[in-house]
Formats: sequence, structure tokens, C-alpha cells
Amino acid sequence: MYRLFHILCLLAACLLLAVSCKRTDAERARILKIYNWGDYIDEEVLMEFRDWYKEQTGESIRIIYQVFDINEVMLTKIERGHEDYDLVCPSEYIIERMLKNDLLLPIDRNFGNTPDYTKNIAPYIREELDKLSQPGMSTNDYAVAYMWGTAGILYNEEFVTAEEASTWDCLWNPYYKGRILMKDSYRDAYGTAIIYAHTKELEEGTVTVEQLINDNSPEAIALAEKYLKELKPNIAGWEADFGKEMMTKGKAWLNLTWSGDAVWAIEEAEAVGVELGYEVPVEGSNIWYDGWVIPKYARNVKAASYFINYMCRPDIALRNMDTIGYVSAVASPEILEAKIDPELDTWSDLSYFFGPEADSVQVDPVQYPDYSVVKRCAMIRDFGDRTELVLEMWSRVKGDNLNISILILIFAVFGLLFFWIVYQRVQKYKQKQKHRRRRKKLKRGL
Ligand code: SPD
Repeated sequence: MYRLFHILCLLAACLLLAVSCKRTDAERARILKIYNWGDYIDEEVLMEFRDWYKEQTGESIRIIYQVFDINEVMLTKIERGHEDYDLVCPSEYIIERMLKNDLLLPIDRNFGNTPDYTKNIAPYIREELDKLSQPGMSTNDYAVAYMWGTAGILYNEEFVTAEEASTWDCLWNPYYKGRILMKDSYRDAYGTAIIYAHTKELEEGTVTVEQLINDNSPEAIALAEKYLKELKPNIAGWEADFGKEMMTKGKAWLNLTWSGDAVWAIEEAEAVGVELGYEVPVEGSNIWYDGWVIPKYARNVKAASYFINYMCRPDIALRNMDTIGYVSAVASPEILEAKIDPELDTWSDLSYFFGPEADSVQVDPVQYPDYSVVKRCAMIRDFGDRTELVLEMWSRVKGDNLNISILILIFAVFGLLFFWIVYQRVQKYKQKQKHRRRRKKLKRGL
């Protein structure tokens, strides 16, 4: 009887637990957890998603929105599996890594009566992302591009000419010592160093930018380390997201940054009378693509895929672009029309992105690079299990690890301090002994 009572209690406890878990699941189904780059969305657009989702599905949703500013920080959280984000926004080489490591869920594009806006993504970008596909896994089934752009040099026109900024050489010029801000992104820094180290070979056409930025051989790692260490004295700081603001205040003259940050900074600076420019160096650079993916630990895949779809609505894409400065992967005619500025005196070939009718258009070349710029750039690929080696090199360059000479100095200082304290104590002891002996002598004399 007693035993039966115990079993019943246990069953009741299990039932209660199951019911409470069920409730938690139901609550979680009304939450959408997004992990995105900082400064990478129009906040009103984000808030309006709730109403749109309700209109489309009849369901209410609450958004939990968190931000990161370094790809690897986000990746570590996903790899550890401690976070149940429904949506994250990595760059291409991280998407490739996530695909390889089976960290993603396919995106369901069955939106019922809602149109599938993801079809608005430029075919050019789909093709680029397709290069990251893994056996049996097409990237475009697992990722929808969000924003894209180039890495280049943002410069203050008062101190740097466009000609100087149009080669990576300016970063190594001692004249700019302490005037340069570098994006705290090891793949951008690595690629830049390797490209610059091979300026001659690139001119001769014996190597390509794509080969260089994706070379992780021991020789390439050592070469990048050498060049980055030479560059270090010129660097005023490694910035995650504050470089654009420092540039608008004239606190730095050069900034290795991404085109979207450059667009934002150029506009903000203009308002306060600081003139900034942006160049993608002639040697070549990387062209990057950030995309929405659903991690395998996601708990609200329905809302996640609706959010991705919403981001691809041309009007939403335009509002995001206007707020953050970056360029949407959506390539619809209304976007091209909104971006044409008849006052510009540059005409670009954007047919690769918008189609043949856009072969000579007046569109901001910092946002949308001319085809000639795209041709000298390449996409960063995952370094696989050699990533660790490159990251170790990166921390040696940045000095995250304690330098051996600093360690010796610390030991020497503490050693000296120790001997000095011991010496003082010995002296004191000797003096005490002397006094004691003198007192004893005096006593005996009395
Ligand atoms: N402030 C948001 C910046 C996001 C830019 N992503 C670029 C990644 C380049 N690898």
C-alpha cells in the first residue's frame, strides 16, 4: 500500500512537470528571440513586425532582441548551445561554418496567403551564397541574405587624399601613426595584410584576391602576422562599432571599415562640417554578405521565417537601409528607383545586381559598388579547423596574450620588492638583537 502511494505520488509529479513544461512551450511560442548585429535595423520596423505578424497569422508575438558586434562572439554562443535564439545574422564565412557543423534549420517558405518576399533577393547574391553550399545542403535553403557590402578605407578628406586612401599602403604609412582605427574583425585584418603583402603578384596577375584572403597555410599566417605587427604602431584602436562615430568627430583620420558604416559616417560627418570619403583599395578587398539563419536550437521557427520574409519586403528593406546606411540584398525595381540620385556626378554599372537596365545609373557608389570594384573583391570563406591557428596569431598581434618580456619585467619587479622587504626585516631583527644585548650588558653592570 505504502509502495503504491509512492508510485502514485511520482506519477502525479511527472504529470505536473509535463503540464508546466507544456505551458512554458506555449509561452515560448509567443516569443521571437533575435540576435543581430548592433545598429543593424530600424527600430520602428522591428516593433511593427508584431502587428504585421498578427495580421498575417492571427497570432500575437513578443520580441526579445539582443545584439553582438563580432561574428565570433555570436558563433560561440550558438556553438555552445546554451541560447535558444530563433534568428541570428552571421556573415557568409560563419554561415558556411554553421552549415558544415549542422547548426542550422532549413527555412520554411510556406507563408500561406502572405507573398514570399524572399524571392526579391538579388540573383547575384543567391549565386554568391550558393558557393558556400555543403554536400546535400544548399545555402539558399538555410540562409536569406540581409545586408551586404565591401570592406574599405573611410578617410578624413582634410588629412588624407582619395588617392592615398585608394591603396592599402596608407595603413602602413608611418605618417599616419596613431591616426588609424581598425575594425576589430580578424578576417578583415588578415585579408588586408595578405593582399597588401602581395601587391606585386596581384599586379602581375599571378594570384587572385580570392586565393589570398582564403589562404590559411602556415606561410600565409606567418606573413599576415609580420605585416599586422608592422602595422600596429599606426593603430589608435581596434573598434567593434565605435569607429564611425570617432571618424565623424575627426578623432581618427583613417578607418578600415565596412561600406555601410562608411555611408552612415559620411552623412553624419557632413552635418557637422567634417568631410569623409570611402575607397575600396585598388589591390582589392573582401565583399561580404550577412544573412538570416535559424539555429538548430530555435524554438519559434514559424515566427522566425515570417520575420525573414518581412525583412525582404521592399518598403521594409528601404527603411532599414535609410536608417543604418547598409545595403539590402533585396533588388526590386522600387529600390533601384528610390536609390537613383540625379544630382550625383558618378554613373555606376549595377547591372550585376539590379539587372541589365541598371548598367549606368546615378546611385551612391559607396553603398552600391560599381562592377569594376566588385570584380577586384572576393568573398571570405570558412577556415575550418585552421581557424584556431589564425585566431592565435590574431591575439599575438593584438597583444591579448601576455608578452614574455612583460612577464619577465613583472617577475623582476616582484622579485626586487621581495628581497627589499626581507632585507628590511633582517636589518630590523639585527637591530633588536643589538638593543637586547646592550640592555643585558647594562643590567649585568648594575
Ligand atoms: N553595425 C552592423 C555591422 C554589420 C556589418 N556586418 C559586416 C560583416 C563583415 N564581415
